Amino acid sequence: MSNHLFSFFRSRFPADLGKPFLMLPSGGSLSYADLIDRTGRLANLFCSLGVKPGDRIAVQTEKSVDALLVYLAAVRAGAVYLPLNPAYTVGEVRYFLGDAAPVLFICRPEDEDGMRQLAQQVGVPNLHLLGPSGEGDLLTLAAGQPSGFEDVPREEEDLAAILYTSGTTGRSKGAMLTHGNLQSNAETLRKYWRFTSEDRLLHALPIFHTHGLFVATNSILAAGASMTFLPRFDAKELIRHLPNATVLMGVPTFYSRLLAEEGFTRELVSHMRLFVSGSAPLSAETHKAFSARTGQAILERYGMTETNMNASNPYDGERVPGSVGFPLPGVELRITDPESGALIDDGIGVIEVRGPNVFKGYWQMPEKTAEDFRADGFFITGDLGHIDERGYIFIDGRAKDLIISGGFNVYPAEVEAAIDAIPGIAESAVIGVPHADMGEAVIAVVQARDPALDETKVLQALSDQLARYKQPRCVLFMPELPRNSMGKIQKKLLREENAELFG
Ligand code: MCA
Ligand code: AMP
Repeated sequence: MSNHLFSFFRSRFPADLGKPFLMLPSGGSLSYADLIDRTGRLANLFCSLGVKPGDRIAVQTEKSVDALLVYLAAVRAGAVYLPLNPAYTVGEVRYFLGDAAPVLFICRPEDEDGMRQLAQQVGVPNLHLLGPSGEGDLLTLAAGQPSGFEDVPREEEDLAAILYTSGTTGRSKGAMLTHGNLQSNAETLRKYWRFTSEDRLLHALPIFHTHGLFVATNSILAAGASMTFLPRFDAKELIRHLPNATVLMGVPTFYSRLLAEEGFTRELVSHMRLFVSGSAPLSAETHKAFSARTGQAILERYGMTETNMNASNPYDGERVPGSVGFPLPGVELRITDPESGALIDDGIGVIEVRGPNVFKGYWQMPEKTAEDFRADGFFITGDLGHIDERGYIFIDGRAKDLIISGGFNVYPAEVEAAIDAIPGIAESAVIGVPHADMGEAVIAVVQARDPALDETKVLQALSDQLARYKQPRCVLFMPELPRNSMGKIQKKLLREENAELFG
């Protein structure tokens, strides 16, 4: 028996293992041979710490080469990789560690004190440290391990990763992704987007989400290709590295920020073969401005943490602005009535998907899992859409109350709960309003009982409760929140009234 996902990657490694897997902005590189050597040492370390097949390894670090290698080493060791946004506060991390019960937690050296305490409180037996330049004890310990490692056997159905997604109500849910989910989607994308070993992907996404971790990295591994690995998105840095790339993947904000740069010209990217956008709607305006500037059409695709990638505009055919294209090969996609579940042939409904890409369920939440699947195995995405007469899928909105800011999801219910817990607040409504840079911005409309409360005080109270990207960009006060005849807060009205807030 093989390790389903890593054996697949291995089968695609280049014959010459000296070829770069990662190219670094400093000029250095990490070859495929280095990948095997360094993940072997890390995997040996994990096993020596008592990590057994199926155990979780939680990681909250800055983006770095070593952080990416920890993912691959966890897979090799048969563990379940659990990445956490470095922006999460201690309170947020407490929940994830408590829920997933990892055997090992890897965090930043500067967070050691608080996290060691937390790990003790929630019962995580091992804590090790990794900084962006390799600081901390993790790599020192790994260096003392042999590089040879026999990959732990894992089947298609075994878990490779848990990625937490917030929900419209209640607690965050851990989406359980199997070796088969990740392997099949990587292979589908490699074929559909025509990756070859000659490709060089410019990687500027975070690596704690599906987009940067799986869509970008796994497609590259599936092709035995290379990535230029940047620590974060910076438009000027991208312009510096685009001449050496063939593919860029990003959220819509990447593209609108690149278009704002004079140095982003047709000549700069004339050699590029593919620009992919996803995680949030790409406006038809940005799509068209990009085509006008570069002569190339961005390829927009649609996915979710729970499902990996579901749909994509075609590689060869027309890439329609505002559409996410067709279901990917092997993925079934249908539109249904959100209430009855009846098929809708012509019109807007909820998008449901089924295929080898779709996750196994939510970690330790069988009831929530059952709620989100139809009896015939289709997963109810909560996105609203329709399919036109040519088969192109359009996303028209969301049945779920969700804000997407710069590609990060913010669930209003979570922010409202944090605001409502502030003494002196009567109630709150958190909404997304149009924002030129981030697509949507989070704002809060509150009714206060205490007249001394102001925006600064509310924001201050939230600062150590919620990751920065979830915190409202502004807090508006109203004597009373508007309600409909059923007594429900009229968020639509609030969104309309504040649509021009950010120009
Ligand atoms: C950073 N900040 C944000 C965001 N990012 N606030 C709201 N929304 C954000 N997305 C905070 C910073 O902490 C900072 O706080 C302030 O906002 C301004 O930061 P700025 O420097 O402008 O931002 P940045 O650091 O340049 O980041 C913007 C970004 C980044 C490049 C768009 O957010 C990003 O890389 N987004 C990608 C997200 C992603 O990978 N999503 C994939 C999810 P302060 O004001 O205190 O300084 S996977 C997914 O959705 C599915 C599966 C799919 O289909 O892909
Ligand atoms: P996440 O929970 O981070 O995996 O985010 C998944 C959600 O992002 C989907 O359910 C959609 O609402 C949204 N999304 C992803 N790609 C697109 C896209 N191309 N257009 C519109 N929404 C998208």
